Parts: sequence; C-alpha cells; structure tokens
Amino acid sequence: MGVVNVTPDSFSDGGAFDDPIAAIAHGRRLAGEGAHILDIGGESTRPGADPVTVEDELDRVVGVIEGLAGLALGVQLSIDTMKLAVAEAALDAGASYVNDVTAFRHDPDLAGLVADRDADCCLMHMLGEPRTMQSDPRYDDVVDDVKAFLEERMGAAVRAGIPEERIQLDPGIGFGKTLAHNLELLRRIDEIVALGRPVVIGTSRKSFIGRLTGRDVTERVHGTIATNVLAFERGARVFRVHDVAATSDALAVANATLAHPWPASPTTSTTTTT
Ligand code: HH2
Repeated sequence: MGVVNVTPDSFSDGGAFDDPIAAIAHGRRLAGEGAHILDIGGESTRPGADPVTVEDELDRVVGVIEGLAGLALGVQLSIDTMKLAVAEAALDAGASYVNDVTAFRHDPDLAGLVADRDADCCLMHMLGEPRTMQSDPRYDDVVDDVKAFLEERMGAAVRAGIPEERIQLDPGIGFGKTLAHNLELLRRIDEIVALGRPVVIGTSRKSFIGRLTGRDVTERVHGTIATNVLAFERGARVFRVHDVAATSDALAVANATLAHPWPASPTTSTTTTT
C-alpha cells in the first residue's frame, strides 16, 4: 500500500504532493514501483495535527482520485479518511477501499456506506485522538488490548453489513503507543493475525524508527523495511509505506525465502543459479 499524502503538513512528506498534478504523478510512480493499493489522504493524523474541514479535504483528494482512476493503473484506490462525506465522494470518484484510522468510531455511518458500496476497509486501533494520543499512553497488555478492540470493531462492522472478507485490521503503530508498545505489537503481531483477517502494518518512517536509528524522517527506509519483513514473517500481509520500490524488493526476497525452505531431505535435487 503506497501512501499518497495530499497535505501540506504530513509528518514525513507534507507539502511534497499537495498539488494535484504532483500527487497523481506520485501515485503513478508508486504503482509502477509495485504498490497494489494507493492510499490517498487529505488530512494529517500526526500527533498534534490540526483538523481539516470537510470542504478542504474534499478539495484535496477528489481530483487526485479521479485522476488516478482515469489512468487505469490496475491498482486499488483507498481513501484515508474518518469523514463520511469524504469517503462517499472518494468512492464516487473511483476509490473502493476506506482506510479509517478511527475504525468507524468518528462517524458510525461510515460502516453503512462501506457496506452499501461493497467496498473494502481497514479498521485501525488508536488510543485517544491524534491531538493527544502520544501523551502517556497506557495498556494492561498492549497486544491483548489492541486485539480486543479490533475484534469489537470488526463485530460492529459486520453488524453494519460489511462482509468479513472485506475487512482488514491494523494495530495502529504510533497511534497512542510508546516505543515499547510499538515493538511489542510487531513482535507479537501473529496474535493479531490470529483474528483471521489480513493485517495492515503502518510503520513507515515513524518516529520510533527515528528513535532507534537516530535518522531523520526521510532516512528511515531501512528501519521501516526491518519492521515490515519481520511482520511479514509473522503473518502480516499489507504494508502501508512511503518507499514502495525498496519495500517491495525486500518483501519479494522475504516471500521467496519463506516459500522455499532449505531442502529437508538429502536426496532432494538442487539446481544452482547465480
Ligand atoms: N498511519 C498514518 C496515516 N494513516 N492508516 C493506517 N491504516 N495505518 C497507519 O499506520 C497510518 C494510517 C500516518 O502516516 P502518514 O499518512 O504518512 O502521515 P500523516 O498522518 O501525517 O499524513
């Protein structure tokens, strides 16, 4: 899942693609680099971000989604929003996936819209709200708490008419989590995978990678890849990233390695290639 932020203030690429032409070109590039989904967002959810009005968010994303849909890139278009009106306009413009970081808590009617339109969706865990979420987050057991939340939100989505096959789940790395919480979730992501739906991982360029590596926000691709490969090995299947080319190479190698274990029997023939 490649990130297309049509915002002036996103934490890692704010202002880089807030012009629609630049955003569409960026989406086309990410599709060429191997993204299967493009996640288009018009409101930053970084800690302390200011909320955006519906009108501004619509202005930012609708033309970009129409433009990308018109290019027929063979990728799924996702709208990253918590607002009903924005999701509706995005689905009209060609999106078929709704990524809601509030898991339909901000606007419960969003679930009905996703059901009516036969869209896919991502339900993400967040403790609190973006403005305050990083001030002293606490859990009994972060993995158990996030898992229980996702199970409850999945139940609500199904009751609203969304088939389970259309739901993906995201532990919300960095959304009301300390460094230790993020690492524990990644280490035990198989427990979230056990809920039976594709798990989405959004670690890309986030500050906990900066804390571990000392790198600035645009230099965190290597740390990001480490998290994604480990999560892939533990069963996660969707990786929301800014750096698609590097991540898809890493995942291709990880996938091939896990799919082709060392021959168990000494009689198995092997072929050597370079
Ligand atoms: N992270 C961000 C935004 N949306 N959606 C999901 N499902 N999972 C995530 O981890 C996630 C997300 C934050 O990243 P970014 O969009 O690059 O920054 P900003 O919110 O500042 O625009």
